[in-house]
Amino acid sequence: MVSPRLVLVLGDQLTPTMAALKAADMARDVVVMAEVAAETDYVPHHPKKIAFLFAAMRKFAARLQADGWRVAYTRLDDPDNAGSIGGELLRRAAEFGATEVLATEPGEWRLIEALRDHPLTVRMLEDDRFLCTHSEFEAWAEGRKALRMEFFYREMRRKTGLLMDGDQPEGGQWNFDHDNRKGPPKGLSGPVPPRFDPDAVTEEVLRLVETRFDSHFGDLRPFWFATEPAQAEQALDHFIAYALPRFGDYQDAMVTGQDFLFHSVLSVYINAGLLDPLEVCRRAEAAYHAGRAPLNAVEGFIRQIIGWREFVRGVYFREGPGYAQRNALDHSRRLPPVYWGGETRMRCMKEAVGVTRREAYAHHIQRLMVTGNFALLAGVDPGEVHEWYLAVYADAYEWVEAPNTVGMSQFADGGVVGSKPYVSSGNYISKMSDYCKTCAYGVKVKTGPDACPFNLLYWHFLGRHRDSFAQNPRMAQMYRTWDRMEPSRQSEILSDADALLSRLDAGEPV
Ligand code: FAD
Ligand code: DLZ
Ligand code: SF4
Repeated sequence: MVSPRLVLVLGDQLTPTMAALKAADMARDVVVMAEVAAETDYVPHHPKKIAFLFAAMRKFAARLQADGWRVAYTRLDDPDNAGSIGGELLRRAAEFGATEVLATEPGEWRLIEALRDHPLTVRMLEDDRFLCTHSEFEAWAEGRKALRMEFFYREMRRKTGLLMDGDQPEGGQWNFDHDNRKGPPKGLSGPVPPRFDPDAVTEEVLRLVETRFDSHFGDLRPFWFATEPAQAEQALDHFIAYALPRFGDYQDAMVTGQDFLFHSVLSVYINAGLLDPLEVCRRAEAAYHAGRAPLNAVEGFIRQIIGWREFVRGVYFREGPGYAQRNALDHSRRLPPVYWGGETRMRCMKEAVGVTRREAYAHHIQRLMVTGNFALLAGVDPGEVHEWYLAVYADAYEWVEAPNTVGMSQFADGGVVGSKPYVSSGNYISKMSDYCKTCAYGVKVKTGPDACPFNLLYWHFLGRHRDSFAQNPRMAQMYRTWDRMEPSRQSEILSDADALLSRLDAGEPV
């Protein structure tokens, strides 16, 4: 009899048509799935993220078994647990007499390298849940001076046919972003995503996570994520019906106490394999054609998925291992305690970190223009920032998190993902949110103890990186504004910013 091969399925590979499963033989091979400390602890993942993955993994394993697969599933508390993916493969190889592994390429270089160096023979297949293959991305990127998402996105529109009218974009424009930057009117509120009561499988996982990971930052309960495809579909239906129509208008808005506004909260399901990204886009497109959602909303939503999501993945793999360790601006400050729930007078940080702690979620503008913006302006070590984002969000895996954090948010890749750093003073946050109205700082105050920290640090950032950015045409205006200021005003701002940074360094709340 031919010996079985091991078919590795990782926690974010919960799709029945995964490349490794397609290549395997149900009659011969053994599927290996494992809850392991090496994966739960390489950064201190949010308890909700671990619970989501374990519950979804257990249900996926049960489904494979029901379909006829032989599944060797290791629970975290199994006494024989080898503690790592590589270790589990070795243990299962000995158990089943296997020498070969079929794997779908993981979404982190760390694991790709562990599989490449593994003593068993590992056949690694490309993850085909993405629209753009590695070689297609390479072909697109080759010879370009700069990689810009907008041009890549147009290729993806043509490739998928989404929102295309023949060879022209629906509505005569590729991008309707100029309609999507509305600040929130008073009392704006969005629909709450559907909540799923934990069943017996999830409840068992919750008890395990409660005992093992109570030292990790984040609230485990109430736990309401979908943990199986049918539930994730319900979440998608709900989004299309109730939130998508206003997704575009308020995509950048932030409102106190409104954790989700009109965002889909689907990344956690898409990234783990519970929802197919192309299908999600087709559903949004169908809502547009049925007159149930406007073009600016649907185009904006589809762009995030076939544009940004595919683009950042392309960048992560093209840039190679070591991308997450880049530090183009040479920033070295420690991540301040406020990121782990420490005291703060800044309303915007309190809100963004608060929803992160409660839900293992924050929407894009909170991630980019509040926590990301603050870390960049304050000169925090991008490696620490990266580890924080990777740990605290339920949708975070390095292929998508690192280009967003190290690239888009911290400009630590020197401009591969974005052409200029996403920095702003308090004015942007004030325009796009209601946070400043209840903040202890004054968003219009530019110096002194009540000055909004973003106002002080913004000029400090521009000043200390003048050599890098003064020639950037998209930033020249800001340098002109600075240069027109009275020297006494400039030194007041810079010395107040220095004092603020010293307080951060001393671990004091700001
Ligand atoms: P929606 O606003 O409803 O958007 C729809 C979908 O578009 C998302 O579900 C997601 O699949 C996709 N999408 C939107 N923006 C992006 C983007 N910039 N990159 C990739 N996909 C995108 N997204 C992750 O999936 N995992 C991460 O670890 C992650 N880390 C981030 C870190 C930083 C510093 C920043 C600025 C952004 C990060 N993002 C990450 C992108 C984005 O913030 C999240 O995808 C989004 O907030 C998820 O919430 P949602 O499903 O409600 O998204
Ligand atoms: C994120 C994560 C966690 C917390 N735990 C596991 C696990 O126990 N077993 C597993 O197979 N996968 C886990 N994952 C997801 C992997 O870390 C993920 O596959 C890689 O980050 C690559 O994207
Ligand atoms: Fe944030 Fe500044 Fe507004 Fe306060 S005043 S909420 S610190 S932007």
